Amino acid sequence: MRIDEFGRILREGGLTHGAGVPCSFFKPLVNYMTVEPGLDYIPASSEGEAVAIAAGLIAAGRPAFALMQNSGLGNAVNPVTSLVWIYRIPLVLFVSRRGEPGQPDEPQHELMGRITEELSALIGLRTHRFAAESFAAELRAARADAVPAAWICGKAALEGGPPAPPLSPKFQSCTVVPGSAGEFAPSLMREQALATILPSLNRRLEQGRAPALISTTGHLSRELYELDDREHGKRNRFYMVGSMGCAAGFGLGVARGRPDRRVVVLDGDGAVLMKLGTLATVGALGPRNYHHVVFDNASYESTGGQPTSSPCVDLAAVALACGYRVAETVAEPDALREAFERQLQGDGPTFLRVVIRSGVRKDLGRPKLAPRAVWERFTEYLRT
Ligand SMILES: Cc1ncc(C[n+]2csc(CCOP(=O)(O)OP(=O)(O)O)c2C)c(N)n1
Repeated sequence: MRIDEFGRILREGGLTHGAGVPCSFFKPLVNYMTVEPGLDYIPASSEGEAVAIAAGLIAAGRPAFALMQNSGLGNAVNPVTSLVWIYRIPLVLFVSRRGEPGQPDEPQHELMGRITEELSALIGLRTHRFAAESFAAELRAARADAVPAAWICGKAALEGGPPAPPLSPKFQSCTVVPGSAGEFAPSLMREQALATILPSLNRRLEQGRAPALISTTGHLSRELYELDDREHGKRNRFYMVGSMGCAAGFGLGVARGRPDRRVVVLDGDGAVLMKLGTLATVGALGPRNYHHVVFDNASYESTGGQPTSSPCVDLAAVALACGYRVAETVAEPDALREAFERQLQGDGPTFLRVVIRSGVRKDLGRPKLAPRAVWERFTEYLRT
């Protein structure tokens, strides 16, 4: 299919946003998205991140697709099964098919080429083999049914279109000076640290002006819920119960889709390390409304406190090196309150590493709100 025709169908379906990691088969689409006016394409650092960003855009009311090579479908399995599927997010996926049976290709594509369609269907995506004659109707049906759907695209599925704009990168290097250098001794448990910033997070919630809040997998989201959302009134919250590492990418999609709203991501050190590439994507896009807070207990506390490599990694320096506007580390409650409030008032992307003690209280409950109800509450909040 000629890319102009494909683009027309995408626009007709309201799909003007996309994120992805390219395959040569998608060169026409990536170039088209990059060059044509009114379209928004976000180069992601991994396919799982692309899924998370697209999901965030959809939450913000911007229909979006993710594109990837079928090798990368493997990288996206977890975000598809534990984010897209459980919240029933109507994501559109374009997956190229290297290693198509019967066609000569590299050995690394052989097995995935054989199983791409089955895998896509197996992980809950309404799966189509891309065909020019049926694509428009299939897309319309998927949009009408609000289901996640994938199109498996062969080599010549898309053709034509503009050349890629010339790259003119400025390679920059700077001395990274973290806002707060030194050694830090943790004083707070995660729950106490969360309680410290809750007043800022809840301010102006009644007027619908509190920041959109995305919280990471594990105990952090459960604590946040237990602290003050048992009545289910905190409409600005998205508890990410699965898709470990995707909170930052999802928040980026939300921030991109609603530049008029503040977005706060509450993350863990294990989750950030799992998708460290997302810091680069955030830095490259530079959203002014994006605020990233990492509760660093040097452990995978939610699975029993096994150590992470975070004590060896100055995450604030990494964030600065990736292009965040501001990054600092705090350990004391007053410093946390002050730094969080200041960052939230200023331009993002900002990064706050909160050094905390590992541990959790024994009687911690779980959100009583089903994932889909969380999605509906959150997307409704973003519509106001
Ligand atoms: C892809 C994936 N791998 C592993 C897990 C299991 N898991 C759930 S929470 C968690 C620990 C997260 O660690 P961190 O982000 O540091 O947060 P903390 O638990 O310390 O608050 C792990 C490993 C998972 N849910 N998903």
